Amino acid sequence: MSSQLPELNAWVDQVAALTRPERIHWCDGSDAEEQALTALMRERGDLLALNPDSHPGCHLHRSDPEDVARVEHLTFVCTRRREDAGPNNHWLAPDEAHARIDALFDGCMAGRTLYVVPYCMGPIDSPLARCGVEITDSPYVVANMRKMTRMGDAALRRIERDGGFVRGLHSTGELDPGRRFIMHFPEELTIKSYGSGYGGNALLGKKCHALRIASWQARQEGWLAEHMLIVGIERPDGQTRYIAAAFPSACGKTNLAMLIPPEAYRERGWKVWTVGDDICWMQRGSDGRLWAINPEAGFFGVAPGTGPSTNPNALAMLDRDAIFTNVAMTADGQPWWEGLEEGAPALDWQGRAYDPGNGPAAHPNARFTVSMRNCPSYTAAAEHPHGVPISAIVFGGRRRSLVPLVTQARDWSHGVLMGAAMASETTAAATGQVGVVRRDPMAMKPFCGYHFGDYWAHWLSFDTEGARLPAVFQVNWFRRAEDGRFLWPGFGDNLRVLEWILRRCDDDAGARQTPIGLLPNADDLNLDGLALDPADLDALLAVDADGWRVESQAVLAHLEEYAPRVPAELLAQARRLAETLS
Ligand code: OXD
Ligand code: MN
Repeated sequence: MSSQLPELNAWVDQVAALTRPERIHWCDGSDAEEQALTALMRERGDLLALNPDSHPGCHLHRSDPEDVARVEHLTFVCTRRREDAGPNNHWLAPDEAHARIDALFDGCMAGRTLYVVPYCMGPIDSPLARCGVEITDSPYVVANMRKMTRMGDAALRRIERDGGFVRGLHSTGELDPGRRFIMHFPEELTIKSYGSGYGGNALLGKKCHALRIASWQARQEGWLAEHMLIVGIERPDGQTRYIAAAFPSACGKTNLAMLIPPEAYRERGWKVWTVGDDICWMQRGSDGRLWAINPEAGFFGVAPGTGPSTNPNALAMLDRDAIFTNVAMTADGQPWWEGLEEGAPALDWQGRAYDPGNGPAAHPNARFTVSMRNCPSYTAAAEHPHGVPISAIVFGGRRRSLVPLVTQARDWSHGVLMGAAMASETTAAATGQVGVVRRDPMAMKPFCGYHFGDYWAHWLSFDTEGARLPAVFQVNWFRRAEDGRFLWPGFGDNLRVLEWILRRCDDDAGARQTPIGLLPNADDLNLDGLALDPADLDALLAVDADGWRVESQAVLAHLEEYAPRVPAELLAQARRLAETLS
């Protein structure tokens, strides 16, 4: 088979000449194709069928133990000019990068099948959607791409119509960490990834295309590609408002996107709808508002910590047609992970008899892949070609101290500063030390495909005549007391904060002015049915002036790392913060 697009056929031929596969398979995305691939992977031991009674259609994949997370130190943005990639990216000159990675691809598919995977990021008929083709030698990647994107014939037809597509070349290679690279060539709309089968490194539609390459395209074309969930909040009067929220990896985006309202809210008719849990593409509409689509069609979520009390919606979508990666297994073949609150592991994520001495049963970055249509809070609004209008943008991080529960930015450029100054404790979603506070502007540190200074200028450029921009907020669900306990219950109760946010958008809730922005007074939040210690609430809503003085200097120093491209307006906002606090 081939396509109606000569450039695509020529590229496939060129890749085949380099990688020398035994055969080539063009993916059509059909059920029959999925069944055949699943059968093949079961035969090869790449997939293990889970208990068909409790988890019909579900499989377990155990990755190489050295290939369990994104590898930021091996991820490069290869622009012609080094400055364009910025200090926020590892950089290699494109010629050198191609030469290094092509040497690895040389002959790497001998004896393997080369899969051509056409995919569309976003609803297939959406003007905001963009397409790509991933070439891979991994059937596991194909199976995941089928759940995570609109993959197959429909995408190919759109690519043939559009004439353009992002090229992604992937091989698992030898899974040798010493022969592993994830390279991006934004000027060529090309991605090359070698030596890893892990989601963020290998499902090229996700982080590589929908964030790194798309952020570059978005800047050129005047839109935004962001590491944000999109959630719809339906009020008792039936109106639904949408919020886009950026959090670093493994900080509860999936939980927030699928939140179950507290009982007192449910009784009054509040509902929550999931549009997306990880990536948001936004564009100004003719009404001046920002309209957003979720470019993905599925969830690639962190399993540990997902349980009946943290995310019942996620659990409900995981009992059929899901792929689990690096979770543990019970004696009767059910998937298991820490935080599941029931069952017990018999085999750990590496397939060994479970022994607590070997550490957690599931890998801390164990994942599930599932179509978003499986989710009980899935909404057809996720398929709207024009997307959903965004009322509020929320930036959040994992900060045990300092950052209050919620703060509203005074205006758009203050909001951009809030995003640019974001910091969070690192998690298991990337290799490296866990629990260290690092700056993660807009939660895009690992994902922005160009210089952060230019990125912030792009954000600021949205504040134009006629724009009806979302209000901007910062939240922190992760504040701790001295003794280490969390001050805020989080999960479903986060709706209390989201309600205040939406009421602020309508000028319908109180707030107090502080040097760091607008904060709710204790009685501005709806705390019905929540037994919260008043001292804890005070701590959550207090502004620690000494701490913020130190923080404001650290923020200035952080912004200056991006000189000379950091926008003057942002520096002025940061100086204003430092001066107001001094
Ligand atoms: C993810 C991540 O997989 O951010 O979404 O690492
Ligand atoms: Mn993510």
